[in-house]
This record gives sequence, C-alpha cells and structure tokens, in this order.
Amino acid sequence: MSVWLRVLWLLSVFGTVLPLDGGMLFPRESSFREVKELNGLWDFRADGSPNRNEGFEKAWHKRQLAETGPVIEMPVPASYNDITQDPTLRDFIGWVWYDREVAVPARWISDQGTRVVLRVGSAHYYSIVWVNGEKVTEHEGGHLPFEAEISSLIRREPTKPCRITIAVNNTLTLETLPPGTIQYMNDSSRYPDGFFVQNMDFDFFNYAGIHRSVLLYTTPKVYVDDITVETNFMDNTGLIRYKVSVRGGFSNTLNITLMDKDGHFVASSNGSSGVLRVVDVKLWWPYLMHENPGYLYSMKVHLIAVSETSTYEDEYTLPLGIRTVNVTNTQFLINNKPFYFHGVNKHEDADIRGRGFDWPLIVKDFNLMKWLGVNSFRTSHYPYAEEILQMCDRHGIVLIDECPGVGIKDIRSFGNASLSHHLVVMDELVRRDKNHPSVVMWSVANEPASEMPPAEFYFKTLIEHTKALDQTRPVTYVTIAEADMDKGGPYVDVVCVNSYFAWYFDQGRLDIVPLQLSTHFENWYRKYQRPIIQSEYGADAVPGLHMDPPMMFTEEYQNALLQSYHDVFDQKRNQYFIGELIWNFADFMTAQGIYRVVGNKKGIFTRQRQPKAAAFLLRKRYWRLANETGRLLPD
Ligand code: BDP
Repeated sequence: MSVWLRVLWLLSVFGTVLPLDGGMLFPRESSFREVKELNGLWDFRADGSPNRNEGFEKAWHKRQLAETGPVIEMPVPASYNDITQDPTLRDFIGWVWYDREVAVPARWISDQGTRVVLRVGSAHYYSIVWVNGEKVTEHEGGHLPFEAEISSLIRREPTKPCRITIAVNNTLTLETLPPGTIQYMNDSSRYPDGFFVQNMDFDFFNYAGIHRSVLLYTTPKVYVDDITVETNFMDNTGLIRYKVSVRGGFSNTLNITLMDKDGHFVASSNGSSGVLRVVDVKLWWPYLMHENPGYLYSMKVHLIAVSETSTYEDEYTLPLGIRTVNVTNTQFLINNKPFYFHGVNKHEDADIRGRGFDWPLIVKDFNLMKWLGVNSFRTSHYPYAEEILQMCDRHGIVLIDECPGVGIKDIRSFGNASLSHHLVVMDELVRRDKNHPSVVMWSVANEPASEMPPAEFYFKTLIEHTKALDQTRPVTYVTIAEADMDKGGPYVDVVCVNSYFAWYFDQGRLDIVPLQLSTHFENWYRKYQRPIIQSEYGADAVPGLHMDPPMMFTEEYQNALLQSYHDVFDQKRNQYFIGELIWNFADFMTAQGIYRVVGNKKGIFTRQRQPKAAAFLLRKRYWRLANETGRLLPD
C-alpha cells in the first residue's frame, strides 16, 4: 500500500458501523468478568397439543416444567430430535419447552455493581426466554446468539433459586430464514384431523432445540459493550483501527494494550477509538500459505469508570489477526498475495447430537481438515458456533461466512417481510463475526431462485446493506443458476457457483463434465468479469459400494467425478478461477425422501468421520495445490 493509500485509510470513516443496538462480544472470563455454563441436563417437554399452544394457554413458564406434566431429561446443547426412541419427537413441529434451576452465586446478587447476563449461543428457530416466570427476551433465528440482562430480576427474590425456562419453536414459514411452509392435509379419507407437514426447500434435517451453550456471565455495571477492529499494514508496520463502545454510564478511561502471541507488549492507546501501530508486524496468514499461519495478537481493553460513589473496572481481551482482503477481476488477495481456496463445505451435523455443539467433533473435524490440506471452508448453510470461528482464527483456516438464507425458492419469500428479516440477520451476523480474521467474505444466501424478477432488488438491497455494515470484506451469494438467468450477479464481488454435472443432470455421463463445466465458467466470466469459486460440486457415495467402470453411488464414481472437475479447475486456475470447495466434508442427515438414503452421502468422510476413497484423492490434490499456489516453504 502506498503512503497515500495508507493516509487515506487512516482518514477514512471507520468502515464498520455498529449495526444493532448493543454489542455481542463472545463471553470471556477476565479479572472483572465471570462465566457460568448452564450446560447439562434440562427438563424438557414437547407441546403435543393439537394447536401446539397448551404451554402458553397454561403458562408453563410460571411453574417448574415438571409440575405442568411429564418431562424428560434433555441434554443442552443438543438437537432434541435424535435423543429418544420416539419418532414423533424426531419429527416434531412446534413448541418445545426446556427449564432448569440455577444457583446464582450470592455475590452476583448482593453486589449492585454487577450485571448478570443470560446468553443463549443459539436455539432453533424461534425462542422465548423467561426467568422466574418473567419474560426476559425472545429471538428469531436459529444460528445466532441472543441475551438478556437479568440482574434486577434475580435480585427480587435473592434466596430463591433462579428458574430459567426456554420455549423453542422450529416452525418455518415463508418469511423465516430458512423459509418453509406448513401444509395441512385436509382430505379426511387419507389423513387424520389436523394432520400437517413442514415443507422445506433445503437439503438438511431441520434439527431443533438449544444448539449451543447457555451461559450466565457478569460484567461490571459500566462495561465494555462492543469492540470493532479493522486491520491494515504497510511494509513492516501493522495498523489496527479500533473502536470501543462502553455502556452503563458516566465518564471513563479506556486503556488499550496490544500483546503479541507470547504476551509481550506491542503497542498501547487510550480512548474509545484510535489506531495501534505494530512495528515488525506478524501478519495473519492462512494455513499452508505461510510457515506461521493464524498469528494472533491480543488486544486488552481496560476500562475504569468513576462516579461520586463508586468505581467500576472492566477488562475484555480480544484476539485479533492483522491481515487485508481484496478482490480484483481475477484474483482473491490476502495480504496482497493471491489466495486459492482449496477447501470444503461443512454442516454442523453428527449422530445423536444433531446440530448440537460438541468439542470432540469440532477438534476431530479440524484435524481431518488439516490432514486433507484444507485451507478454507464455507459455513454452509448458516452461521456456525463462535468457537469454530475462533479455531479457524488460530489455525489459519479461511472462512466464507454464510447466513441462513438457504432454500429461498418461493416468490413469496422475496417480499418485504422476508427482506427485512434477512437484513436483520446480516446485522446480527456481522455484529457477531466482524472481528474474526478468518472470515474473508460474507455469503448472504445459497442457491436462491435468483432467476425470479424480484431477486434483483432483493439481492441488490441485501448486498449493499452488507457492504455498508462492513467495508472490509467482499460479499457474495452462492448461485446455481445459469449466468444469463441470474438477476443478482451484478452485485456480487466474487461469483460462487454450485454445479452437479453428471449427477443431477446427464446421470452417469462423466464424459460431459469437461465441456459443460468449462462452458459454464466461460459464461459466468464473460458476463460478470469477476473471479469464480466452485462453491459446491460432488457426488453421493455409499461407503463400501464399489464398481469399475464407475457407476453412480460408488466410491469409484465419486472419485471419477471429482477428478473430471479437477481437470477443468486446473485449466482455469491461472485465469479467473480462484477456488474449489467440495460438497461435502462429511455425510449429513436430511429429511426423508427417495433421493436420500439415510441422509446425503456426498461426504468424502462418512458421518462418523471415516474416509471414503475420495478423501485420499482430495488429500493428494490439496497438498499439491498448497505447494503450487500456497507458497509453502520447500521441505
Ligand atoms: C446443493 C445444495 C446443498 C445440497 C446439495 C446436494 O446447496 O445444500 O445438499 O445440492 O444436493 O444444490 O447434495
């Protein structure tokens, strides 16, 4: 970056505006903050009444759930669907209720200078939360956190245990994200009274329940509410522009200290906004692009707020990486170097726990990705747990961060109500994930019906809104349309395109892939002059099924199909083609249907994370690509 560009960057308005009222910092312990996890077994009851409304009619939140009727033990976090032997619960649609009591530390109650916050990492889809029978918050959307301050409430009856009740509804409508419809079957000769089904236009099981940790955490009454950082560098100097928002009161002093990975002092500053200069900067690099990937600094924000009667002190430490992202007509640049995505698409999905947060699974997946030589993945088709993003930051795994805009196929889901909600979801997503160096691009949707006339206005608005929230990252949506049908294409920074040649079309005809795929790429590039990522491609393979010559559903066919795509990728790689993400990292559960044999089998690993033949093919390729494109140091 030239001196002038650097000066412009320093003078320019802070790129990221604060989108929502209040921040959503990941809860971290510090000398002035405590965290209490409420994971474990909660009481649980599904509301099986015909209108699914008995819980509200009888105010189940006013008492212990166990007093309202039969309850079962339900682990949190987990999807409830696969926990019992009851198919009705697996396929349940409507409200389910959770509750538990918590012993709140006496000091949290007696110390009026302490704020106590209840936080749910995510619950799918719509949630209402009560504490001791009083509603404290509600939230729409299945994959992002929400919280409520409950300090005054728990101080009202300090000797009583605190009862938390959470009701969660997984019903999807035309205006939810993802959308769905409820269809009543009124033919009484074929269906019992009140029979209904949930229809969805996406290909994964609509797991539900409390999927991520429920926490209580404290902050002082005056507290660090949000931090936003943007990074840049010139030659050997790193630049961190920061903004801190404080809530809860009066005049305060903010001290910012930056430390390197070993805890050594690097730079400091005062005040709620400013720029930290980092001499001899260690940039954040992707895995396999540098010998020291995922380098993180720590930014300690220390607050002292003084009033006539009291002093409040708060401290929050944010890990951050210094890097830049830029897109040209043909390249994706990280730290001004061309980056080639060789990665996967994932799901938060596993046996028994469904979409529930699970450390062993997460760590295993990272080990498998590193074994494969993966340098990136897309959070298909919804935001993943924050702990996963933190792993990506630390390991240098690059992310395309996708919102739950999947299955937008019905023209009625392009209306104002849908768009407004979609904008709010982008606000919440950017607010949560803006400081992660691993996040290099936002994806606002997957395979919407982008050929429909309203798609143009919808995506123009959505993409412009996202760019206004965050001017430091490119924005895309993932398309499957043909270039000349796609209405939103002009607005994306990078074309992310899915295709299933020789799978959903021309079944079994691997010989057509080279022609169809290269025509497809040429058309996209001619039309939009943007770099292209193959954001999905793949074939189902039932593990252990073999045929040679290859036939569909065998491990050989999956291999051969990947190979025929790779040949075309290699031709286009030095032109405008900037990445390949296999569909999918692992097999995953879907709704039942004649196209799915106990779920989608396009994984290169089974759902239990054992490799199919394709995993070895891909491993060889990705390590070769790392050597060719990633500037790996020679052994
Ligand atoms: C793509 C979708 C993905 C599906 C995949 C498939 O984006 O969610 O699972 O097809 O059919 O079109 O396997």
